[in-house]
Amino acid sequence: MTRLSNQTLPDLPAAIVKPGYDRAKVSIGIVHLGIGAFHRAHQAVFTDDVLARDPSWGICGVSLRSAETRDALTPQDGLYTLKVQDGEGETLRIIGSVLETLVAPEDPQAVLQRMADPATRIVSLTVTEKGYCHNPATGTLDENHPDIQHDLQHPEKPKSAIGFIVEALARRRAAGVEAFTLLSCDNLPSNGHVLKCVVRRFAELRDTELGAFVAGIASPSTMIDRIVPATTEADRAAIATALGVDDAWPVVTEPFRQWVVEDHFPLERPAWEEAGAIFIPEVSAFETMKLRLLNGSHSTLAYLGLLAGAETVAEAMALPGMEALIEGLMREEVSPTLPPLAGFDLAAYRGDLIQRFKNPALRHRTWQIAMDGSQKLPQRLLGTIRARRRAGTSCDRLVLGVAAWMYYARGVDEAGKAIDVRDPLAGRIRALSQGLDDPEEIVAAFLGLTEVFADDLGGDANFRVGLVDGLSRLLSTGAAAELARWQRPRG
Ligand code: CS2
Repeated sequence: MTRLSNQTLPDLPAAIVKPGYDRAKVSIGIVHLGIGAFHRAHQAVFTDDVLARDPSWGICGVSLRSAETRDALTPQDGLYTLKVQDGEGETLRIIGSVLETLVAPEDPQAVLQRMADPATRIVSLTVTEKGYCHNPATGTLDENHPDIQHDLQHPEKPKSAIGFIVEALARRRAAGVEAFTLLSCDNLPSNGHVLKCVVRRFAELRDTELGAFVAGIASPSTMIDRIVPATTEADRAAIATALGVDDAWPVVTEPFRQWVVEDHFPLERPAWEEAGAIFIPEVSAFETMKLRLLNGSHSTLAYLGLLAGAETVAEAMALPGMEALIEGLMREEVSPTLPPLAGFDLAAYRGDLIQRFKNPALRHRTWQIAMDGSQKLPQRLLGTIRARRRAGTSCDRLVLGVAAWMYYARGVDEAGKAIDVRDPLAGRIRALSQGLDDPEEIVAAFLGLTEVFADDLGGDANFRVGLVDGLSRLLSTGAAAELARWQRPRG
């Protein structure tokens, strides 16, 4: 079948929404590190919405590892389909904001050149939590991280996002070009602040003057939200049928999208507010809310759902007791810990989240969300647990989520089958929990992971007892029976 491309674009069926601007006039103004499905369903769409107004903000997408996105997108001139769907229907739209895709390990110089180019005024990132090479409990650079060690020794051929950013800034500084604005779009608390902290430290380790230069750059924080499951073969086939041409790299998502950004862009920015982004001076309250309510619930339901045999989030939500557990977790345990957000309807937000999780059209795998728990739990569950413990209030559901993670991370499911655990700490976790089947011993071994729990939670006796209780029940009766305990009585 013919491929989606600039040439085949005009012949697509009329119902397919096409870029509303002349792509030939678009030039690159943004380099995005980590061009996965999330970026292409979120920031690239906000940008696509405003290119008609200012075509100088096209995107160069960079893959820091594999070549598959470049291999799929280049023959399509960077075009791809965005499929937005829920139980009520779907829309298909072609996104044209990605002009170029580079593969960092193949050609780091090409990436550095793009980042150092004066036309590049924003470098944005979706590199996931582990891409920050930081200590998740403290938010500071992990100076012993193998990629950081490598990049300090070979600054001109970096591997990590941090190494690329600092080398590009060093080249701009040497050429007298102003620094770009850094824009973290990952699910980290104060993501801009964390990013600035790690790049600054890395630059200082390279040389003090570079450290001082990096200390002056802008790195606004953002809260980003859109649920984007991995695209499946079935999605690809259905989209090809609708388009009449093949698209090797479409993205599938929900109607909801939200982007709250701190407005600090010394070299200007696209008018993303015209696409619905909200610009405010300080996003941390929004971020805390989203990380604790959405992502904290997501991780909890993913671990419990996965253990109970649910393949997708919608299936997990249909397990007896799950909706009541998640609803109670958000309303009773998380909401009282949140900073005030004037004029924001928290109850409506929670209700919308339940509906978004139940979206029957999205096949969002519990396994996908379960990944990288050691990097996610601190900001999703542990911060809330700390706040509850400080206030002397209960947090059984949150603690159960952490216990379910421990069960999952040991790598064996309820039927005794291996779980494909993806986590930077997977090897260590396997080693520390191997051969243990007593819940007390398992919990004690996990709590020794200081980069996850820090010393305070690691040494908190009540937290430990709660974890042992939860894990004991999961191990003895299973996740489905545990969930059923939370079911509200009917009527
Ligand atoms: C999810 C998030 O994969 C995960 O861990 O919790 O990617 C989630 O879908 C997004 O943050 C929604 O904005």
